[in-house]
Amino acid sequence: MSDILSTISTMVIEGNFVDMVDKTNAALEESLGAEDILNNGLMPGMDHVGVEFKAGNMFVPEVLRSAKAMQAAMDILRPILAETGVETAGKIVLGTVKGDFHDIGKNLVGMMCEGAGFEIIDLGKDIAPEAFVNAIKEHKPKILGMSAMLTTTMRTMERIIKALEEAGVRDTLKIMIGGAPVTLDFANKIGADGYAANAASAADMAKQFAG
Ligand code: B1M
Repeated sequence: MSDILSTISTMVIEGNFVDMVDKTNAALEESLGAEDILNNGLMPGMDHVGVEFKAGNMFVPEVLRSAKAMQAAMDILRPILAETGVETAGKIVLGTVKGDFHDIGKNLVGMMCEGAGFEIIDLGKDIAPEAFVNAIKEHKPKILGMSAMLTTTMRTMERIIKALEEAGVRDTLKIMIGGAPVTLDFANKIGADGYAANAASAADMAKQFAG
């Protein structure tokens, strides 16, 4: 790995979002491609963050800083990647379900999955079943990710899966769910394809689903 890519990787791990813009621009000026910076600088950094987070060696505030550092670089790289038509690992439509305004965990899942090379279509929070269905029809993602943080809203995930079945698009994608009250047992009961306990596991699961 070149020095600058290894520095970018370390900056993700350290959550250095302040210097990330300059360093990303410097890498581009050194004629490194956006794809190279993503695959060999940002992604290895985010992989490391995922491993340390799952092992309990990094905590949510540190991961949020890493996500912010990654975001600072991606704001520069995303338009270049789109322009050059670089293939991503696939699209993920992501959202927090209707009635639920918690989005910190969902945002972390989005950043980790972006760090794993996916294109994220983040619908936001308080998202109704029909909005999920419309987004699936429009974007045709490989994966749908739903988040719920309230025991009162987690059942909405089941309604969304039913709405996808009724719209005839359920079998076109894998469904991954998560959030504090959600369990593997619940995921199995409502017919989701997977449950992830945290953002790093969600990125691992997305990679498995994308094959
Ligand atoms: Co609220 N809230 N909240 N809240 N809130 C909880 C969830 C609660 C457990 C607090 C408590 O009472 N102890 C409780 C729920 C109880 C229950 O349902 N049994 C609760 C309540 C009751 C409420 C209100 C009803 C309070 C009120 O108004 N009376 C209200 C509801 C509003 C609504 O949504 N309609 C409310 C409001 C809020 C705030 C707006 C103030 C704020 C949210 C701000 C925001 O998100 N922008 C808030 C917060 C911050 C919390 C706590 C304190 C923290 C949640 C959080 O962000 N955690 C929370 C208590 C707690 O969890 N300790 C609480 C950090 C985050 C990184 O973790 O979201 O779990 P988490 O995400 C993890 C995993 O769950 C997983 O990965 C993430 C990262 O590792 N994950 C996924 C999440 N989504 C995933 C999706 C995946 C895979 C993994 O696949 C797609």
